[in-house]
Amino acid sequence: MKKDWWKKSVVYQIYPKSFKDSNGDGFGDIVGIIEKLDYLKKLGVDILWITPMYVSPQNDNGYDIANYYEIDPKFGTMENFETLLKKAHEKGIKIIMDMVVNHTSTEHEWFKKALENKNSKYHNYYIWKENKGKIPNNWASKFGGSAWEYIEKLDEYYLHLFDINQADLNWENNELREEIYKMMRFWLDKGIDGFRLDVVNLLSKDSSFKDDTYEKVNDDGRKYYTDGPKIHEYLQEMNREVFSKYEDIITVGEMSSTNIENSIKYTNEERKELNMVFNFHHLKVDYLNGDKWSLMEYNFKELRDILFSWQEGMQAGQGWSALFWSNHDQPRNISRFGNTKEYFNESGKTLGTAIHLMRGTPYIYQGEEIGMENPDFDSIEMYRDIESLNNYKILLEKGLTEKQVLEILKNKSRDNARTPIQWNGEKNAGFSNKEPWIPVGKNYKNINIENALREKASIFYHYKKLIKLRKEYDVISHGSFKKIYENQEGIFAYERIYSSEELLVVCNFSIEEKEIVIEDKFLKDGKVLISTYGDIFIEKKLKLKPFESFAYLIK
Ligand code: TEU
Repeated sequence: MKKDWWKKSVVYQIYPKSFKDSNGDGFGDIVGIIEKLDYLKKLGVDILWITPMYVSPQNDNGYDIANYYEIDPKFGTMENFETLLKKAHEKGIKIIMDMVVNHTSTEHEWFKKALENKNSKYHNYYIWKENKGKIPNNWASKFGGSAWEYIEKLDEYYLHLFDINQADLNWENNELREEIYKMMRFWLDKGIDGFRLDVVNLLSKDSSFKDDTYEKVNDDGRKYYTDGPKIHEYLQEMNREVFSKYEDIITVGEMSSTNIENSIKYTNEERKELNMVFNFHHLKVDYLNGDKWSLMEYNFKELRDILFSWQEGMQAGQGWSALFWSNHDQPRNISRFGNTKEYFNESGKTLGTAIHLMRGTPYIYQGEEIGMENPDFDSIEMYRDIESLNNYKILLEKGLTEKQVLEILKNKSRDNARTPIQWNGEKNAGFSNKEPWIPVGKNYKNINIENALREKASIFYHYKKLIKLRKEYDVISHGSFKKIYENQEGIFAYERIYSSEELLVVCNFSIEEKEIVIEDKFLKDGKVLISTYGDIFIEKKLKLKPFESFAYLIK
């Protein structure tokens, strides 16, 4: 296999809890994924990233791992997992596991032993500060409140950058790091094809543990642990101890609040750290003054400029990015950046084109390929996510009305992405024959996979085509990136170049008609590879309809 085979691949993210329930407990499972492998094969994706299925109390839906070596019975058994791996491989589909090594659940036996006594070796697996009469510092938990929790018995605080139930691991401890590498090898030895590494740029905390200034929203301690002092050292060690021992695996790091400079370091091949990274800057363009829990129309220019500056920066440093609009932590992309009322199909397709044809490896989040929308939950009882429930309380305490808070959650909650996959228009959208763990989106009778497969002009077939094009044209997988038309409001456009091939990608992100002037070099015989509205004739003065997009190739 070519060493950068993953540049020709498309990854599909499965949130197993909401994908398909096979045993009628309202909770998706591994057998459900096996049942749907043919569907995924039909779409044409190459790699599945499955979010955590290890034993977990599920306070944060599996990102709170209590046992790294076992599958949680709610999802099935290890045998089920091995069958899934085998069947997927038979179909030519790879599987990467989600690995959380920044923290464990407080239910993990390491943490339980750490609590028993300060002299236990496990105590040093976590990050503790003694009680000096006040909280160790003012760092905030990403899910609201302080990042420290007091344990009376030990008269100490432990660090949790996420929920109280997610204690941060002490990466300064060699023994802990070895335990983690051993566990990662266990999964790779089973034959999995790599890892998506959760918040992996937060592993190295600055030893000063200083107070942050708290002047701006982001002064919450993050500068002391984001891309921290030893992070590259740790990832190089992880690569040496784990990744380098296996062939053809793929590693993608989820990077919280990172920057281009570090992301180049994480992914430049020569440094031997990771294959690619996710960053989230483009998904903060609807945060008012950096605050997620606010309401704001997204700023198109900011969105485009961020994405394009990452394209240029990563290219200059020979880094590699994961390309994505959505995941299990983000509201649905079509509700956020598209127009679901008048241009459902068109905006869904244009969003897909814009992302898939840039430089990087595209990721599709389950349901995105049929344009699943935010579910518009209208009462707090419908929400399950710990971050949403915490912030519901925090916002009410701040003095917002219940109505205002619900409106914010409708737009911002992570549960927007976590409703069951809408397989058909039947009961519970065909996800389960029992009431699902979280309500199904209201529009499932209309927007569902059965309908999408029947309808030749659906978003599904557009995504299928995008995936296929990546395999056929090296200019998509390996070409260079150049932004164009950057002064035109609402236009998201770029060129890709690879030896004699040039690809022009133009997307109208607005509901207005736009006119662009096509450069002379493109006014020769070429080929439209994909478009929103079917046929498009490339001429000097080209008019674009609302949410119209196309990719045009010349040689
Ligand atoms: O998320 C990390 C993360 O920082 C976010 O995307 C987070 O959900 C967001 O900041 C909240 O506003 C990862 C996982 O993807 C997420 O599901 C987990 O909850 C989190 O790590 C903790 O493991």
